[in-house]
Amino acid sequence: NASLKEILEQKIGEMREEVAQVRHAVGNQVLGTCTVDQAYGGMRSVKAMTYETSLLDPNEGIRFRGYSIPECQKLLPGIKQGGEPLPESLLFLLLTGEIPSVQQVTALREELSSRAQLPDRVKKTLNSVSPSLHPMAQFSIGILAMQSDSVFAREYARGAPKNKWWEYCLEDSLTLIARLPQVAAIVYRNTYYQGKQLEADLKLDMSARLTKMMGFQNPEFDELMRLYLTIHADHEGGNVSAHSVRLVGSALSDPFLSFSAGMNGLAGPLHGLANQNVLTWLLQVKEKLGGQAPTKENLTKICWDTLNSGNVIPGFGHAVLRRTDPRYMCQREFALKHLPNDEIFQLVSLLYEVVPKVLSEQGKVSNPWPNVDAHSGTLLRYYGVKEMTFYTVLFGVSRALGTLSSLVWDRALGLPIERPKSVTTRWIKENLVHK
Ligand code: FAM
Repeated sequence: NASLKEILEQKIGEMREEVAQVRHAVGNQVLGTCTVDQAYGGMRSVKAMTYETSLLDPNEGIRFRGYSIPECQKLLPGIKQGGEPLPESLLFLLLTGEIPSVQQVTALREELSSRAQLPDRVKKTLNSVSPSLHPMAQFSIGILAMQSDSVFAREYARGAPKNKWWEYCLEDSLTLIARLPQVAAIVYRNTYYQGKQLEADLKLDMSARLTKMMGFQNPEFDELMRLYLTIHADHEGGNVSAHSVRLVGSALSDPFLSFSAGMNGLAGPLHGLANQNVLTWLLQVKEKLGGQAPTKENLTKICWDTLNSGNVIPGFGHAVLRRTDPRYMCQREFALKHLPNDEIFQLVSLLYEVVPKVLSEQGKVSNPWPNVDAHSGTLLRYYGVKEMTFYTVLFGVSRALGTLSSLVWDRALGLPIERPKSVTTRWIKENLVHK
C-alpha cells in the first residue's frame, strides 16, 4: 500500500532506465514511415510518437496500461463491490501502471478531496462569462483561470532541476483533476439553471460530487458517471485532445495551459463534440420519423439523406478503430441492464444494425462501426441531462485523467519539445517529383 508518489518515484527510476536501454538497443531503427499522401492526410497511422498510458488496437480497442475495459471493470475498485470502476482507480492505474488496492484508491480520493475547492477568483471568472458562450469555451476559460496556481510554472521560473519537473507537473495535474468537477458543474448551472449553484460534500468521489453539483440525486446516475468518466479517460496519444496536451506541454507550458489547449481540440465536431451532435442527430431522426415506429427501412433512408446532404453521421467511424468501439459496447451493456425500454436507446440499437451497412455501401468510410459517442448522450439524457451542448464538457473532465497522467510521464522521461519537419508542395515537386 505504498503511496502514489512513492510508487511513481520507483517506477520513474525503472522506466528511465528501460527507455535508455531501448534507445541504446534500437534507437536508430525506423519506427514508421510517412508517405506524401499521409502528410496531406492527417498523418493517419504514421508511428512517430511514444505515449505510455494507453494503446489503441484497431480491432481490440483501448487498453489502459495493458488492461481492456472489461478487465478494468473487473479489477479496478468501485464505490461498492461489483459496481462500476471509480475514475480515481483508473487515474492510479494510468499514473503508476498498477491496479490500486481499495486503500490506495481511498488515499487518492482523500488527496483529491483536499484539493477540490475552487478558489473564489476562478468562480468569479466563470460567473463573469456569458452563458451564451459554448460550455466547452467556458470550460477552457475556467481551466486557464487556474493557471496562476501552477506549481510547475512557479518552480520552473525559480530554476527547478529537470529531474524534479514531473513532481510539479503531478502537483498541478492532481489539483486540476480535483477541481474539474466543480468547474464543469458551475458551467452547467450557469448555462442552463440561471447560475443557481449547488454545493456538494467534497469527500464524495468525483463522479458523485459532479452529479450532485449539477443538481442530480440519483445513485444509479452516479454509477453511470463513474463508468462514463472511466471509459473516456484516454485513447492513446494521437487523438486531437491527447496530442494537443502532449504538444503544448512539450514546450514546458504548465498543465493548466496544456490541458486547456487539449479541450479546445476536444471541442471539435470530428472529435469530442460528436457526442453532442449524436443526440442532436438522433432527435432529428425521431422528428423525421414523425411518430412512425423506426424500422430498418425508414432509418436507412434517413441515413442516406444525411450523407447525401454532405453531412457525416456522428458517432460512427474512427481514425484507428476498425471494429465496434468497446467503449460503445460497455455503454450498451449498461443500457440493457438499466434502461432497456428507453425509446432513444431502442433507436440507437436499431441504428447499430443500419448505419454500418449504409456507410459500408457508400464505400469511402474506413470504419463503419460506432464509436464511444454513438451511445453516451443516450445515457446522459435518460438520467436527466438533456442539454446536449454540455456533453463534451463531461468528456473533457474524463480526458484529464489520461492526458495529464501522460503529461507527468512526459516530464518524468524528459521528453523534449515536439518539432516535426514540415515541407511545402513546392519542395515536394522540386525534390520528389522526378523530372
Ligand atoms: N459519416 C459520414 N462520412 C464519414 C464518416 C461518418 N461517420 N466517417 C468517415 N466518413 C468519411 C470522411 O468524412 C471521409 O470523407 P471525405 O473523403 O469526403 O472527406 C471518408 O469517410 C474517409 O474518412 P475515414 O478515413 O473513414 O475517417 P477519418 O480517419 O478521416 O476520420 C472520424 C475519423 C472519426 C473523424 C470520422 O469517422 C468522422 O468524421 N466520424 C463522424 C464524427 C465522429 O463520430 N467523431 C467522433 C470520433 C470519436 F472517436 C471521438 O473522437 N470522440
